Amino acid sequence: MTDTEITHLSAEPVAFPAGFVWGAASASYQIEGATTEDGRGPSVWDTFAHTPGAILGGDTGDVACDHYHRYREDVGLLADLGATHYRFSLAWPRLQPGGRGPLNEAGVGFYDRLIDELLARDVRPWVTLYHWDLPQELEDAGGWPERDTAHRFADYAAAVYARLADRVENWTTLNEPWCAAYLGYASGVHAPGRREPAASVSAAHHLMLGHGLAIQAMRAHDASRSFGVTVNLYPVDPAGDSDAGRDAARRIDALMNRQFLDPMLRGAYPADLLRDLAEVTGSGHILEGDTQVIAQPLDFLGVNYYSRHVVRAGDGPRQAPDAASAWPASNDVEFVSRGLPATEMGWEIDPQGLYDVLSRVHREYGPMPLYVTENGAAFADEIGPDGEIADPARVAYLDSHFRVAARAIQDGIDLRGYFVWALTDNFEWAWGYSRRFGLVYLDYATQRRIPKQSARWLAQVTRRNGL
Ligand code: IFM
Repeated sequence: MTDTEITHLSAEPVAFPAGFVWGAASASYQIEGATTEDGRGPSVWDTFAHTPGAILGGDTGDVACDHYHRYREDVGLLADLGATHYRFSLAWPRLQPGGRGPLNEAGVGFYDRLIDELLARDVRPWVTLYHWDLPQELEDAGGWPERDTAHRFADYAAAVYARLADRVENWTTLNEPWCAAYLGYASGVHAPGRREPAASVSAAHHLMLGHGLAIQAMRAHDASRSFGVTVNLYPVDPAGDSDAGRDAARRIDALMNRQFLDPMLRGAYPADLLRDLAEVTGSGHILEGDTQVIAQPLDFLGVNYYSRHVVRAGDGPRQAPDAASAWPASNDVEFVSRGLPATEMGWEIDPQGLYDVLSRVHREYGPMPLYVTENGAAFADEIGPDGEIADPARVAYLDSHFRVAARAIQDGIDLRGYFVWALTDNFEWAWGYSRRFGLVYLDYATQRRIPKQSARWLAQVTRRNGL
């Protein structure tokens, strides 16, 4: 299929505001490789990926996309996309191999080179400090369920900020703390693979405490930059019209959305969540003053959106097929499929859900600069006989979500930018390399990068700043 054959899209023109941020996103462990080079220490993901049975196909991030050595080529791909910004994460164990102490100069050097290359190609860096690769030494000391990890995170953030903030305007503390806490410490499908319900709840709290402490520390050094956090949000609807169903939706919404939005944006945990979690854990891990620390003023909120949850009350412990829910959230809750077309992850395609989460934040938490920091789709891409990768389903997915984003802006929501997940195919966590989210195809045998049809389409969108 050639680009001119993309005929299935709406012809309705859509324009985005001047200065709209267009970008693509990635994360350190998913792309960098070079896990033992230049003094990098091990992370929980190195340990987990090397645990037999943890990752589909036994894949690891040891080489991944070899971005550590091929970052120049990847920056070139971003420039070809017409990206104004690139969202990437810093590998904490590359910068502080044991999670504490002085920075590893070779690690700083890598990010110096990457940032300089980006700026030379007119692509601005958008940094995430933590996208799940906790230094293994900190996990050995207890990991996120331990309060001290939040302090270690703030120290790391301040040290790195002092070195890179001269060239980086936007600083995101955490990516998707829900995943880090509950997939890592409750369902155990992510590193460090623990299944400890009480620990997962304190992990969530300490991640947010670390977020607040990190922003305080960075602002104390120099308050001139923009600070935010990225959360994965879902609309959560009851499947039918029953009190039990509505209560199931309330519980999942509290656990997945409000648990993070309320402390960070309102300075208090939702009372219903605390009641729900009291069965699992007390509130002993929440100390006086913590929620004030967590509620640092934010310059922006990053929203990652992939799908909607529809739930009903179940009759026993069970989990969504993709482990998108995790104990204690999913106990007695069934996740219901609506039979909609889904991506290769099994996630139903629901562009309206993006509108729903953005408008919910705007309405319930007050207007603030919002960015879609991740949205995208995995499909079973293949190289065609002509050497091209036709991915019309990804083009249609992005087109439909971009249209919804434009509608949100027209309706007064302060949405300022959009990052597609992901720049290249990469290590999709427990799914290894079996799921391809990239705008650019990765031939892992050769490390050859091949822009997909969606990459060429996106380049038109960014250049027109519209559809
Ligand atoms: O690959 C992940 C990313 O690391 C975090 N957000 C969701 C993506 C797709 O699963």
